[in-house]
Amino acid sequence: MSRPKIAIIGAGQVGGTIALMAAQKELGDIALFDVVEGLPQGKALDIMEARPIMGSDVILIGTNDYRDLAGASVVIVTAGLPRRPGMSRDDLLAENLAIIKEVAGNVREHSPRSFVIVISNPLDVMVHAMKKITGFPRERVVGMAGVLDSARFRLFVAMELGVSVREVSAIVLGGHGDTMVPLPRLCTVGGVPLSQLLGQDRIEAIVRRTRLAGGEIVDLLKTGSAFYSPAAASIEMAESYLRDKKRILPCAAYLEGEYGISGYFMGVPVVIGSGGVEKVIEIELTAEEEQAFRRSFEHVKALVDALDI
Ligand code: TXD
Repeated sequence: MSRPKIAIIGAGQVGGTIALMAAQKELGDIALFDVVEGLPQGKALDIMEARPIMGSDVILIGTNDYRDLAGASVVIVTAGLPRRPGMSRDDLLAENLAIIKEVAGNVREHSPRSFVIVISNPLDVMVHAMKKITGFPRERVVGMAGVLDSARFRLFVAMELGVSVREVSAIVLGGHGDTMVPLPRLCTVGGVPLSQLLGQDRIEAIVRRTRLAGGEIVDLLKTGSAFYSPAAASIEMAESYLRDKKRILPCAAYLEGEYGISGYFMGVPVVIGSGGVEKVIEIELTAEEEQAFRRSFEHVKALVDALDI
């Protein structure tokens, strides 16, 4: 039986880690693309040489040729500059937009049937540009942010309570920036609402840390942004698609009337299966949550409306 093919655009910190994790899980054969010569080839060969130890039989190639995207079921886009200390995700807009335009044109040409997961920042704008340029239906273009932001929230709750991360279920909505909307009201720990386990002040501190979690890592690393957890988050999305798991995952999805929004991407829970984004799940929000969600949307909308594509 032939294996599905996964194309990863950008063989930097996030892209290289995705390749490793996908190989460990044997999700499919992998084509790792970058504009830098030798970088994707070196990382692909390095992971190939780890295969006998990992017991993984998937094939990895590194390439600088977009034609190697042909036949990819999933394309994961990590091309673009990361943040450095003092920068917001929005500061990356001009440089990364030029990159995403080039990448999107090649995805349209070389893997027109693929399911595309965009990771590059500023995420909500980059995923919008990807959809617009490829012309793909909304089922096949999605942005990775919510899975990561929710994972951060879940980790902080698990650490605070001293319980397994598996017990903590949580969701973060909205744009992938400091305006993101964690929903502690819907967080449960082993089925118990978080509000019954933690005081309001502790919950607020966790919400605050979640919002700023990306920057906390940038300040520590100094030369770039997080990559292990973003890679793990995108693998969860790709796996749900490739194995038709129909996981409910918070992702940047193109809304067509849901949440009162049309024609923009926003972070909302979606079902991901072999049909791609199979369903957008609408949550009833409180007035306060609704207000935070709208504020986050206005931020995304202003950036997208100013786009020249
Ligand atoms: O939650 C999220 N969505 C994110 C987003 C979490 C973490 C990182 N996030 C963003 O992903 C980050 O702000 C960046 O915009 C991307 C990639 O982050 P990474 O840390 O992997 O950056 P690197 O290590 O600099 O790698 C980027 C690679 C690098 O090898 C470049 O040579 C390559 O992108 N690059 C290109 N590849 C293909 N095509 C073009 N045009 C291109 N230009 C640069």
